[in-house]
Amino acid sequence: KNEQAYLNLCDHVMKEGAEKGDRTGTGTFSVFGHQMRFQLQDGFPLMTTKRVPFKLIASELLWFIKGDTNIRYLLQHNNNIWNEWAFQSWIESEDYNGPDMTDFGRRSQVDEAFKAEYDQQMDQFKKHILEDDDFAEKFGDLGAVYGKQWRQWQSSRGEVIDQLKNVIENIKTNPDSRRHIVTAWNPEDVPSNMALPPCHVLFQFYVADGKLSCQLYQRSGDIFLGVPFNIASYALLTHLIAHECGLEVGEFIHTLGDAHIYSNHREQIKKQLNREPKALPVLSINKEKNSVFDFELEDLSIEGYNPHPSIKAPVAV
Ligand code: DHF
Ligand code: TMP
Repeated sequence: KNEQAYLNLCDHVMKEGAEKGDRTGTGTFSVFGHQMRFQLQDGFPLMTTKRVPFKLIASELLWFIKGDTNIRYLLQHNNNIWNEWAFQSWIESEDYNGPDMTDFGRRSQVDEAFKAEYDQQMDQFKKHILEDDDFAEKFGDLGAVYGKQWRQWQSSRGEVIDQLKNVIENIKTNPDSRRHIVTAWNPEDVPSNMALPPCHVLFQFYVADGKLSCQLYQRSGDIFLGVPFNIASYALLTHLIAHECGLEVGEFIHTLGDAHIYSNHREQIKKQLNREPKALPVLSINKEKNSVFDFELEDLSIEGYNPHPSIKAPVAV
């Protein structure tokens, strides 16, 4: 079973992970260097030991593929997964003059009164992003994150490089190439030009026996929250590109650098590990669409997904 690769990682880090501080001040248990393999023909790797919201994964991926870096598109699709990182730059800006929101991620977990105030500020922020074009342009943008690097990498010669388009073209014309790479890690932008330096940093495609495989290098993985999203997201991307290129899907290989369980996710992980995995769902895509760049949310769905109930956990900001 494919899902077992993920559950083994959870189990391994729970038992062997080194206790390690982190940027967010939450504390983690962590291992360095881990690889999982998912056979995409055996089912779509959307975890069944907790409910993982496929529509959020699909809308985030379509947002990357569009080259968009503004959370407005996500909010228009009821996707709130990037809000905190846009909100962070809003409260640090000169235009913000509401109550002090410093360290909102941690404070909202321990202080009820603060949480009420934070929720209100966040609701207002979201409303402004959706309704005010100028505000959205200024404060909805996460900077030079994935969409920008995948589709509009800015070269020092003044060119704009569309890595995703190029890689798809090369898979079609020269499938044997060992250079099917897209990188989101742009050292020129990393220190200051983005809300969060990319976690899924570099991916490579490989074609053999008529099948398309993908390997991702992820420098940092939040095993409970981020990693299930990342697995499903790259599996979906591999399916879409295979479809456009007339190939079957092969494997998704997920290579992690710092793979960590946040100290406030341990109970959730234990609960999940006590559950029996179910049959994986199957991805269904609108076969009338050909190009990766033409897909809309309605064209993507998942069939036969009957997971265990969702498990909530706070996200470290
Ligand atoms: N920071 C941290 N600390 N961990 C992350 O996984 C992470 N991921 C980011 C940005 N920054 C991050 C982008 N991806 C969720 C999932 C993925 C994601 C961000 C957030 C998340 O909170 N998932 C919830 C459901 C959220 C919802 O339903 O709105 C989950 O239970 O899976
Ligand atoms: P870091 O930049 O200090 O590594 O923090 C980023 C955190 O977000 C870390 O816990 C990893 C997590 N993360 C994922 O696991 N997957 C993702 O796709 C993203 C964007 C973040």
